[in-house]
Amino acid sequence: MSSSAPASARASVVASRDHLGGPLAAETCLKIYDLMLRARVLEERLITMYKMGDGYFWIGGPGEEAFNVPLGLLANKGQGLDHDFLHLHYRSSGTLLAMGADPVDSIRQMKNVASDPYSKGRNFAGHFSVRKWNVVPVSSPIEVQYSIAIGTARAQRAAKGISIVQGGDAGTAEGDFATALVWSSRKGQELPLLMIVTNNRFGISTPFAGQHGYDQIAERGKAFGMPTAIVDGNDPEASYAAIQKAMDYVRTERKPYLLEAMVSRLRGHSSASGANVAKDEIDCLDRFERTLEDRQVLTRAQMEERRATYTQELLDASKRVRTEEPPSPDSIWDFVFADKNYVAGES
Ligand SMILES: Cc1ncc(C[n+]2csc(CCOP(=O)(O)OP(=O)(O)O)c2C)c(N)n1
Repeated sequence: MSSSAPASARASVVASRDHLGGPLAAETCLKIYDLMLRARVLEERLITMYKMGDGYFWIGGPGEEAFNVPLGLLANKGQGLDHDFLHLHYRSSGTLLAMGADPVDSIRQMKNVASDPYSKGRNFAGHFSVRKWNVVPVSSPIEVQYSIAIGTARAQRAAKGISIVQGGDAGTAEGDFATALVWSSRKGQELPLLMIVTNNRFGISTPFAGQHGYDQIAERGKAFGMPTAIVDGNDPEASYAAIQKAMDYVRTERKPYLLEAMVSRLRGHSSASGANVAKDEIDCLDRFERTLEDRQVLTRAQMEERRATYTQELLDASKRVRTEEPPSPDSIWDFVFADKNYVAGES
């Protein structure tokens, strides 16, 4: 904190504008910033692991933290229909960390060791799966989550939880997205489904304009009678307010809502395109750091100290994980088929 004014005074000034979707309380900003930083440092560690041969493939969320962290903080976390179901994508590390995930578990998945809780060492980086928090397995085939989410949203019609589904812009050209629009909005049978598109304006190397005949994906929701919104996903405070508004609607009305967040892709598509720094994209972390510095919530030195600490922690963790065991060959068929209806509570 800067010494120019007491932290408590600054916090109350910004807190008073909370309801307008303006600046959040300094305490909330600090929490969001810390998680954004942890998520960024984690992705940087995963990329380094890939580049030094400690993993086969990297894909992740540098550039989506300002949107994904608030999403994780606002989700009603837990197991069963009265909590939110999350159908996420492979750029959702910020959401998972905000929900309380241990970043070391992502390192375990990158290294494909059996202690990886998401896939027991058998899936790509960023492929989360946490039954106790209703985080359904992230799918490598893109967009299928929009069809799957209809199932949990249908099961939640008379429950307290909602279903949240998120994917990229290019994937919305696939049928699953249209399926979710149709099935969530049937009159009298609407579903409590929050549809989120994180639009980074690219599908691998296909630019947005080469794929879509409209300017914003959110426009498609209007034809299905659902409320829509577009938010600057590089602004964590605007994202927080937009997600809260959308969630309030879906929770109360038990009807769908389409939210489009404009985000960045800071390391390109994945390791397949090199995972190098994209210099012409807005960096939400960099931008938020400057905001917090201007508001005297944190000094540059404090931010640098945090970054150095988290970087060292994950470097140490990656060395430890290197000594952990890979999955045994005889476990190849474990967890590939569910013979119980876990969504309905069978155990
Ligand atoms: C069904 C399917 N088709 C194609 C692919 C190959 N693929 C992987 S990521 C990707 C681009 C996805 O772009 P977008 O939906 O905008 O999400 P982003 O990765 O940009 O966040 C494609 C085409 C796939 N994984 N699954």
